Amino acid sequence: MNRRAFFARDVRSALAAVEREFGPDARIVATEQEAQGVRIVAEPPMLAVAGTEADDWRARATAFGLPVAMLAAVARELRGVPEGARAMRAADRLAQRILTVPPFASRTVALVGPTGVGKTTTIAKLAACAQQSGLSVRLLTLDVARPGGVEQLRSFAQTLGLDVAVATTSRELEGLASDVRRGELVLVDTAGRAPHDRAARTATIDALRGAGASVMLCLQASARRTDASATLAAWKQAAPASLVVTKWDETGSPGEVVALAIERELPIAWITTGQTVPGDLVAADAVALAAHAVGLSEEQARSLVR
Ligand SMILES: Nc1nc2c(ncn2[C@@H]2O[C@H](COP(=O)(O)OP(=O)(O)OP(=O)(O)O)[C@@H](O)[C@H]2O)c(=O)[nH]1
Ligand SMILES: [Mg+2]
Repeated sequence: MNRRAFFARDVRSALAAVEREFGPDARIVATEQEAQGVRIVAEPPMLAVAGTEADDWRARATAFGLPVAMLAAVARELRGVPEGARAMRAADRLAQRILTVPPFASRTVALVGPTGVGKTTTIAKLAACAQQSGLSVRLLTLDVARPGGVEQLRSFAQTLGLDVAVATTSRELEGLASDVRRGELVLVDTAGRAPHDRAARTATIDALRGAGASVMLCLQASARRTDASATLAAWKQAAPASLVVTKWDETGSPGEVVALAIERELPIAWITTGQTVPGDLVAADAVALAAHAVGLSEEQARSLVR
C-alpha cells in the first residue's frame, strides 16, 4: 500500500532517499542491484508492524489447517479493513461461519463414529458435566460386540454414581429410552464401526432411530479431510445433528475437520482435549475456535464481537 521502491546510484543514496521519505525506522523489504544502480523497496515503520500482523493471521490459519480457498474468501471480506485490525476481523468472519449448538440442547443423545475415536470417554465426560449442571443422567449402551465395551462405561459410571443399561436390540433400546423421566439426559454409547463395516453400522443406525436419539458424530481433530469426509459419508444415514471433535490435544492442525464442519453446515457441539474424566471437555464456541485458528487470544477476538 504505502510500500515504495527507491532507485539510486548506490546503496547509501538509496537508503538516504528511504529515510527522507519514511524516517530512520523504515522497514527495508528488498534490495536489488540493477544495471544502473540500486533499487530498494521499503515501507513506513507503522505499516511494517501492522503488515506483519496482517499477514500473520493467514499464515496461522493455514498452519491450523484451514483450506486456502476458505482463507482467500475471508481475506476478500477484509478489503478496506485497516491492517492492524485484520486478524480480529478475520476471526469475526470465521466465527460467523462456524455453527455450534448449546450444551445439552437434546435430551437423548447418541455418540457414533469410528473405532477408538473417544466415544465412551466422551460419554463419561458429558455425564459428569451434565451432573455438574444439575441434570440427572441415564447411561445406555449398544456396545455389546466388543469385549470390555460395557465394562469400560460401567467403570466410568460407577465413579459418577450411575448405572449403565445395556440394549442388545433396537426394541430394547426403544424400551429403555421411552422409560425416561422428564428432564433426564439420556446418553447412548455405541460400538465403534470401521468405515467398511456397513452392516454393523446400519444395525446401530436403525436402533438409534427407534430410540429417537439425536446423533452426535465423533471425528478426531487430527483426521485428514478425506478421512473425515469418508466418515461423514459412512454415517449419512444416521443424519448426525452435530459433531464432537475429539483429541484436540493431539494435533496442532485441527482445521481440516473444522473446515469440513463449516462446509457441510454441521454444528460442532463439543471438543475433547485430553484423557481426563471428568474434565477435558469444552462446549464448542465459535469465537474461541476462530480466535484460536488465527492465533489471537480469545479476549482479543471477543472484544471485537461484543
Ligand atoms: N489425547 C486424548 N485421548 C483421548 C481423548 N478422548 C479419548 N481419548 C483416549 O482415546 C482412547 C479411546 O477412547 P474410547 O473412549 O475408548 O474410544 P471409543 O470411541 O469409545 O472406542 P471404541 O468403543 O473401541 O470404538 C482412550 O485411550 C482414551 O483415553 C482426548 O480428548 N484426547
Ligand atoms: Mg467405546
